[in-house]
Amino acid sequence: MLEGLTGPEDVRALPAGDLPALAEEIRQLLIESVPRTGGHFGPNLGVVELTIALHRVFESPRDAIVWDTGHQAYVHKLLTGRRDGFPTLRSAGGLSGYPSRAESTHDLVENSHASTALSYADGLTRAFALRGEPDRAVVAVVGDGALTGGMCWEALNNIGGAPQRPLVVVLNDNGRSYSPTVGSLAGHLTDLRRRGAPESVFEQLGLAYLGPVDGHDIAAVQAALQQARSLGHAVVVHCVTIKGKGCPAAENDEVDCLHAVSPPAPTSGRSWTAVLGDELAAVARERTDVVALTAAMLHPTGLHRFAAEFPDRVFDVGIAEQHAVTTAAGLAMGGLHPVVCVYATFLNRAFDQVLMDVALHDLPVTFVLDRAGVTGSDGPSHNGMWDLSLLGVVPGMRVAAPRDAPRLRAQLREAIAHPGPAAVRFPKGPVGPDLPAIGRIGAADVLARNGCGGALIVAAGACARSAVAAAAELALCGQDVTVVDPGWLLPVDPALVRAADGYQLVLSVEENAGSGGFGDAVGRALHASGSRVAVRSISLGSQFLPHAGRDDLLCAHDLDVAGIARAARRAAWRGLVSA
Ligand SMILES: Cc1ncc(C[n+]2csc(CCOP(=O)(O)OP(=O)(O)O)c2C)c(N)n1
Repeated sequence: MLEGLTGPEDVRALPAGDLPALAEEIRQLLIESVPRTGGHFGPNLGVVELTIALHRVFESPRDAIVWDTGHQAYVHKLLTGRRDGFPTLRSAGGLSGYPSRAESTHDLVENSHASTALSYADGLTRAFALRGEPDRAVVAVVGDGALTGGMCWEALNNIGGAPQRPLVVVLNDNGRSYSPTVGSLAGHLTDLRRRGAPESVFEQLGLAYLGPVDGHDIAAVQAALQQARSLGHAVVVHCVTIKGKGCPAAENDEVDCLHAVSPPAPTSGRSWTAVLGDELAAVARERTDVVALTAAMLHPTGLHRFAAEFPDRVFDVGIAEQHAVTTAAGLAMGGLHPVVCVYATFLNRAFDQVLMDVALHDLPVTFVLDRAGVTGSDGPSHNGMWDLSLLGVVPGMRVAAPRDAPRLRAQLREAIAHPGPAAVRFPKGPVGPDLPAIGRIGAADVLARNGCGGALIVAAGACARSAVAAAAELALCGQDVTVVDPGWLLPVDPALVRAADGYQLVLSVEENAGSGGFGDAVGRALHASGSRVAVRSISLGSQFLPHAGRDDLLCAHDLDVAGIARAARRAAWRGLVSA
């Protein structure tokens, strides 16, 4: 049946009696296809019926549908003419794993950072009214997890303050973020589900409330949405769903209902995350003042190891990075040493809190930035490529990047021992074998040396591995090249700057945007010292990266062995460094 659907108008034309079979077909397709391509599994299985009902009641794209976070939009893709591309999901040139404006006029928001849909919807309804199209409905589909984010409540405050407009919030309540959703909001939603609350918080804020509705009953959801649309008033439709619905392995998965699955891959060893998680638990055993925070990502950040031993010392604050950072500031003021564990991309959210609430007070807070650098298949918004640029402007902030597991363990301990703010950033994936030092320059480890005074490759964190391999290639052609790993990237070590002045070329290598990254910091430090050494940097540049495999993106930005060797050779051709 799906094959014959070219768009939502075909979904609307189907007889109601065909819809359960359509739902079944979509669910089977998800179960067969997503484990192969990798992607968000549990969340999409949970919204099959809800998405069918949405496209029956609302006329996308005239009515605007905004998916909060966007990880649950696969069914929407299938119903808006993209079934044929589905096997290419998340691969280079294939379908994006999130809504994508380039893919379809039915996709509006592609940012993947949670809790924004209600604000987009607030803006869209105001725009439609001012442009003389007040009957265009706007639907924001938001999970109970995303609803724990502060932006949702800023939006509800505004929506409830001006509720006479066709704005429909579809609350997809499955009781889960990755883990069960936390806090008093989760408690309130449970009360509403059991019909145990006299009034919903949404009504108290000025919106209408419909539900709870069984989110797997297409007719019931459709009826509720129809009613919501006809109100012409801001309304929350509370749909109760089961994350992973229809796949017992997902429904029963305690960790996260198979939130995301990866395609089968050759076993590649321990991840950076696992090394971090074990070491942090070890530190916690030694220091009772160490506590940890996660923004709804206990397992993905490896914190479950710490939490299993010391449940009172790990705080899941919901999808609330800003709150997490300022809570950490409070914990530090209260005499503890908090460790904030987030994916690097989500630290963007909390820049002001890092700057003003932590750094201005010079508080001892450690930031652990997982997935720093290219993440790849999750697309532009998931790459951790801005943290060095953001943290580089924060006075007093120190940032480390480990090249291997021993360095990660050591830097975590150094960060926690530091009396002010510090961050440790590391990429996605396996940590790889240890990479020993053969010498020192200042605080930096020398990892390879062929000659002296030619090219100095300063490799940040995990880039060191490719830099060492590139140096081996260059050495074969007789090029004078030294590779160092500074360990702590920011502030730039003055001893490294002095030593760098003795080379003909400094080539920095980092997985961060070019602007304001490590290379910029090295260049500025050299310039300030009066050095005239030539400086080049290899980075991720300053554009948003398309979704693709991590290795392919690294290669495209010269961050692989061949790319680093090429950059050094190019410098030699240009006479910057003697060959
Ligand atoms: C700002 C931000 N922090 C963290 C995440 C990581 N994240 C992706 S999905 C998710 C859970 C979402 O839960 P919910 O909104 O209830 O949707 P569900 O997957 O349960 O359908 C989290 C924490 C994110 N996308 N954005």
